[in-house]
Amino acid sequence: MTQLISERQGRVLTLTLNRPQARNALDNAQLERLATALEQASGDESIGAVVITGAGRGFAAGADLKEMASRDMVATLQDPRPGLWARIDGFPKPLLTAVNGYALGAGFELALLSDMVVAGENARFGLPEITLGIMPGAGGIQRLLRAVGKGLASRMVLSGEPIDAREAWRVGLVARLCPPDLTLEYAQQLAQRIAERAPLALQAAKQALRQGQEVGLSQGLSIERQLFTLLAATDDRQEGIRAFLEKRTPKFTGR
Ligand code: CO8
Repeated sequence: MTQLISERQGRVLTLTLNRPQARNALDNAQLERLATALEQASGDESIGAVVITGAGRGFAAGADLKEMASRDMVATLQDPRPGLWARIDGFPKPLLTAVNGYALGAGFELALLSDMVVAGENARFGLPEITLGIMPGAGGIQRLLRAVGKGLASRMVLSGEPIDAREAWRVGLVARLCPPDLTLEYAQQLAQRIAERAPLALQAAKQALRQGQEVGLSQGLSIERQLFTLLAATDDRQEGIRAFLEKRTPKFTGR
């Protein structure tokens, strides 16, 4: 059985986590597949955006607990996971997650790492690690804290209880809420529209959005201005403005 299904539609690549027998748990082999697929997509000019989704009823039930159970502290120290997560995090193009059902632990961390989450009304987001005697370790605490602030992040991390899709949408974790049978379609349509934009502008805007979450306002403004200025050297900037003035659709080339 293919554990990571890869499908192309126009300029959008959809990657489907497909380990239903383990509720799509993210073992190291699956993170490696994801990292490799994203690196290939990064180098492929014909791909403008990627959607990650889960097969079956849920998105992903976290790290693979059967794999994790056998790891002692030394094995955890030597675990390739941090490196695999860094490779996934380094994907420079727009990355969407389409979430139905549970996104727990590492599954939620993957959604938090993505640029935006499209969620079905049946989605549940949670960090249940504390109920297992551990804590999130792949960025879940840091990203959640920055995304929703101390109150909700503390509630979720310390209680381990999930929140539903509506609450996640209200606090801005979810970019678009939809009926569960339309989640993937909505995510792919949104990704398709995004993928039609100028690739270098997308990359720069993604960088500004991400770095903006890490730095103070004045540094963020400076990064934004520098990236904006760099785009003035691109063909696509000339094409985009010219097309508007000539009342036609722009033809972007990624140059
Ligand atoms: N890992 C491995 N197998 C799993 C996992 C998992 N995370 N989740 C479910 N499974 C397996 C079950 O063991 C079961 O297998 P089997 O049929 O062999 O008994 C099968 O999937 C079906 O499970 P359920 O019967 O429980 O399925 P339900 O549909 O009733 O429930 C849930 C689905 C709600 C998702 C439930 O399975 C569940 O709560 N799973 C565990 C969720 C969890 O605790 N996740 C956190 C994992 S820890 C983590 O992500 C830490 C990341 C930090 C990494 C740091 C790295 C540096």
